[in-house]
Amino acid sequence: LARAYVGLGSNVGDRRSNLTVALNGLSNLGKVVGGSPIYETDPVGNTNQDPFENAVVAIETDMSARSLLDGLLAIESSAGRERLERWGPRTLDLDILWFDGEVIDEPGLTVPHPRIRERKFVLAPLVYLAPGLEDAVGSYAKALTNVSEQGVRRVTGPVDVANLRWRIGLFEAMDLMTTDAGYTIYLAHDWVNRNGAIFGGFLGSSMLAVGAREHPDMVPTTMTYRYIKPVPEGGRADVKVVHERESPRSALMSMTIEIDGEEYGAAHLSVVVDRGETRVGRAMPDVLPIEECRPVDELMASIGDEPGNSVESWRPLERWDVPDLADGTSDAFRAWCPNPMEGSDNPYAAAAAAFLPIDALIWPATMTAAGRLSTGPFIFTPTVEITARFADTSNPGGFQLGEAVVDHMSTKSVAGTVRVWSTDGRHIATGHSLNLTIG
Ligand code: X6L
Ligand code: MG
Ligand code: MG
Repeated sequence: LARAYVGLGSNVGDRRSNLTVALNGLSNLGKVVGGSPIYETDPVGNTNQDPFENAVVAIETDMSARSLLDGLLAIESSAGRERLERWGPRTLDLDILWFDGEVIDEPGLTVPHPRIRERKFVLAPLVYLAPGLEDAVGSYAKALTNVSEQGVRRVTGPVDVANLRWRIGLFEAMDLMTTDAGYTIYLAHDWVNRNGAIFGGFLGSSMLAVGAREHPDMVPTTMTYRYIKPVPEGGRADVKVVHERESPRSALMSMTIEIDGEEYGAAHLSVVVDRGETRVGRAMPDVLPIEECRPVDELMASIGDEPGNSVESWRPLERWDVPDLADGTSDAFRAWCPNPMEGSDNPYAAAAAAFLPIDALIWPATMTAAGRLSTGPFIFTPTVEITARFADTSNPGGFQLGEAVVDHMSTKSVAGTVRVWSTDGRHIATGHSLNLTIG
């Protein structure tokens, strides 16, 4: 059995699905035993073309290098590749980079690939996948440190060879994140709603997901976050998580998200060792009976067992009418939602579940209130700042109740509070939001 490393590239059409076509095709030529992340890479050679997505996979095969090459060319054709110009745009490009340490120099087949060392778009994924790989000239890891600069941005986690697909999205991004690392992720349209309100939920849930992995022995206590303006659908966001402070008993992490170099949001999460106490929380007003609350089940319906993994289900929020706010008869509205983390013993997941209604409720509550004020030429900048204090999130139980209250209104600003309880009345989390005007 020979082991080979194959380079994949695409910059025409739906790049991700072209790579997936390649991956499925490769699985017919041998056993795909490993895959790098996908990198989005600036074009080299002919720089007047769209960025590529590049990756490298490892395959074990009983084929010869020549018949593997024939197989690769067949996959390229099946993906619709046309060879129009040298170094030009391509739907799919598959290159044998390395074949069982063999050195081959035949027409159409040069192994190891002659220009691996000059191309960061090959070296970056190759070294990720096979850090120790080398050829007669030397180590590829070493070559990567010497290669000339080329824009190369990691956009996914490593390929899931068991499921043969690359994944990126909300939870995939969370899977990737560790502290002290930055990632570029896609702002998939399915988790950014038109108001951008979902963004806060993403930020908060991501922060908690990172915390859960970095500090499994601790529990979340407070999280502050803010988002600054509506988030565009699509495009790329740069996400960075850093440790600000760490001690044996506590940690503080922060996360920032930039889109096209502009800051859109930031979150801070503090966690402490779990002493099994209720850490935060004061007496809350009576919780409304469920019958008197508005259902947000369609809001949360498809959350499933992953908090926040349901952004489609958040969209109905935009259709919410909030008559008691809108007609000025009340400053509060209440909603209930099934607790997506019922039965979970993961305090981070429970905190994320408590956090989602805060984010979902606070935007429409304060923006609706802001709408009542907009008699003048004011522009409300939808800056939302939330401080969530998590109390006893390890056992949220039952349902959660969300209450959004507008605390303050002026011609310049609107401030609101959202509280979340479990149905037994225990307070789980509180968020505050502030919408400011300019002009
Ligand atoms: C001087 C002259 C320096 C030519 C470099 C480099 C030419 C690479 C062709 C070069 C030169 C190539 C991909 C790509 C191509 C890809 C990205 C090529 C062949 N394929 N750029 N350009 N990813 N990012 O897969 O590799 S064309
Ligand atoms: Mg190539
Ligand atoms: Mg090629």
